Amino acid sequence: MGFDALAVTRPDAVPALPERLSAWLAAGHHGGMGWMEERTGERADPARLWPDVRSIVMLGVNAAPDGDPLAALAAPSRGSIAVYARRRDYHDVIKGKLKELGGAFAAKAGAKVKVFVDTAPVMEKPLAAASGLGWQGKHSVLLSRNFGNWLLLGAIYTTAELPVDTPEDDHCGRCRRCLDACPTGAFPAPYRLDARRCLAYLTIEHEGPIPEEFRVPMGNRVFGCDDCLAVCPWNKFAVATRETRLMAREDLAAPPLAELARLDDDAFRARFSGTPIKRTGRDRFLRNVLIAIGNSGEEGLAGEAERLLDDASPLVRGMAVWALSRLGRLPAAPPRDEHDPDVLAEWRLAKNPGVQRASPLAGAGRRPA
Ligand code: B12
Ligand code: SF4
Ligand code: SF4
Repeated sequence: MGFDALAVTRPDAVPALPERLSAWLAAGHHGGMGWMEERTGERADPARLWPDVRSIVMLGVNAAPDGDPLAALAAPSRGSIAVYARRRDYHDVIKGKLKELGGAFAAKAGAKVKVFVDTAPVMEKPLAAASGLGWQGKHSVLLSRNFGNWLLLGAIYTTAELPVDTPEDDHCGRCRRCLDACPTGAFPAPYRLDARRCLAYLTIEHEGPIPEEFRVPMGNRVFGCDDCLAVCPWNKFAVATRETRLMAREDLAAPPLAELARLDDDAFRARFSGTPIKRTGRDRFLRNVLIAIGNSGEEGLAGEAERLLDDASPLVRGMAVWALSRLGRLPAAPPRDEHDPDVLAEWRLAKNPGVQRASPLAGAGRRPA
């Protein structure tokens, strides 16, 4: 059915999960992802999510890129999109496969099943590590000897009692490449991620303006970030995905910023529907594109930002101000009809760069749970 890895564990295989999830939440490392605070009992304990569960089948689909995943970072007039998002939404692809496999298994075994990918209160990485699919690296992502950092995960909870597999040992050793590669210092300690500093969170989940300190480190990353995954030495064993439904779309490898800056709502939907990028909506995506334009050093892109000073979205107008100030092309004063307090704050900041604006790290972000 196109799964690349499969292994079985027990629902109570990781007794430390409630404590670790609580510590992460108590530290505020989830930022504005309020949905991570909901249903924590069920998230950290599979038996609370479904009291009848006896075994958990963890599955991985190889989504490895077929070239250098960071190549787009060297092209400042283009947008860099995370590998997982350069193609059809894996949620749809994996959910379909899980239903097919789960259904066939349930019929044959006379057992009940529930299938999950990403959005349910399930901690997929530690369960995958307990099953032996791989181990959680110091960047917290599950990596494997065979597929490096590029497995996408899904889970089948079942009432069947299945023989379990052996957990994988941690093979990170003294390596700390992922920790050192992070452009925003998002790891307060190995194995722990402060999402509020992570560009994957900031560009995808965070709703408001991106706090100033992260705008320059963002570079041209317009959706997600792969730096900590891409530098891992275990990727040398990865081979490009065979799953045709997850093949990268050519037009999403490194799209020109000038093209992205012209997307209105309809064009955004037409271009990105069926991909993970649709999640941000047009305004948040344009916010990211404008930051990339500001970081591009390309005066030729200033016209795109100028046009967006009149955009209907204050989020977009605010980032247009920032982009123009970085390119040295900000007009002397805001338009007379600009009254939005956040946009005016960007103008003040741009005109007085020494003045720090209070910018809460924790914005509101939602993912369906
Ligand atoms: C919330 C979330 C995010 C958040 C937070 C990420 C995070 N690390 O938690 C944000 C938006 C930042 C994010 C980013 C990304 N994500 Co994400 N995300 C999730 C989600 C929905 C939940 C993760 C979760 O439960 N976090 C809570 C924390 C507490 O859990 P944890 O990371 O396992 O934390 C462990 C450590 O903190 C450790 N720990 C704590 N204290 C201590 C102490 C010691 C001593 C030790 C040893 C360990 C330890 O124990 C915890 C429990 O195991 C999962 C899907 C799912 N339902 O599981 C996808 C998921 C993790 N994401 C995924 C992907 C692909 C990404 C990105 C690569 C996307 C991108 N390219 O932009 C980045 C990677 C960034 C990174 N380095 O993590 C994949 C990862 C696949 C894999 N092979 O692991 C998942 C599994 C989705 C999927 N179905 O495939 N993601
Ligand atoms: S995804 Fe990027 S920003 Fe987030 S932890 Fe990894 S390297 Fe840092
Ligand atoms: S880069 Fe090094 S420390 Fe990070 S996950 Fe890979 S092996 Fe582990």
